[in-house]
Amino acid sequence: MSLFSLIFQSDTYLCMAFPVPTRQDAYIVDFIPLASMDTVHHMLLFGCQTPVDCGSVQGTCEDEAAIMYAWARNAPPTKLPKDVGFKVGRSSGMSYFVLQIHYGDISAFKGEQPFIAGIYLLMSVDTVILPGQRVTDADVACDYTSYPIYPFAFRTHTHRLGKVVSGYRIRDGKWTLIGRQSPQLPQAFYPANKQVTVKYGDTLAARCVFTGEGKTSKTYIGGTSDDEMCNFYIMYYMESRHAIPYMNCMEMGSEELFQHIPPEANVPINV
Ligand code: IYT
Ligand code: CU
Ligand code: CU
Repeated sequence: MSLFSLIFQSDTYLCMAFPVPTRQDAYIVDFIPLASMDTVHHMLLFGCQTPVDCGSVQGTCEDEAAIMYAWARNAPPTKLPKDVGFKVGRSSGMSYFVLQIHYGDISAFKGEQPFIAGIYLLMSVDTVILPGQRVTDADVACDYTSYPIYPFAFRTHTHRLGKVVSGYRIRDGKWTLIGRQSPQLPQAFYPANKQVTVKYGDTLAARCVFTGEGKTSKTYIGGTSDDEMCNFYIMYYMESRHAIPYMNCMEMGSEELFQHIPPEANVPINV
């Protein structure tokens, strides 16, 4: 059992990479954003093996970046449940933290945890939003074929055309909401609908609702602010002995399946 505490403070950096301060495995059990509400708009914390030079705002990792934390102004901070930690360090493939912010942060580390925290990302890769079209649904769904996960927080991400993003568990044909939010509100992790667990045989599904109103050309999925994204992140915990910290789903799901999505998925959220 070991406890590390790391205080990180920067001034005007948009992005900063620093090594996980241990050669052993460690677990992050808490995030305490020490950000000034007036000056920091949002912060994203990633874990990765090889950070890139942080000069660009988008730049994070050379290999795959794994999002671990998102904080946004005016959004309630996410707490990890008791006994749950994100695994970092040596054997986890997370040797570096990359923080995208303008201001400081502190993280706490702890020894072995009975539950491991993880992120399940549902994202659309092929949505096209036609100019002037009032509603475009981006649908994503995958069968879940792993050990049980316990979602406790969710985050949505789109660019300007996103109206509402919803995520569901489907079990025996019944859709149960994990979370639903406007991506125009602060894109932090919000508490998930309670007691929705996901197990082998379930399906995870998400819908992003976009509008092409006011556009004069097609909008595709891509990295710039003129492109769009459709992301639904589920932060979960699972028993450490199974320990799958990152999963994702990029399949578009069948039309038949999405005929049964609750109508709330297309009800806009007032911002
Ligand atoms: C094309 C797309 O949807 N990109 C998203 C999701 C994504 C995140 C990560 C894709 C990959 C990743 O390694 I982490 I490949 C996207 O870029 N989302 C942004 C941030 O990068 C996290 C966001 O704010 O959710
Ligand atoms: Cu921001
Ligand atoms: Cu994006």
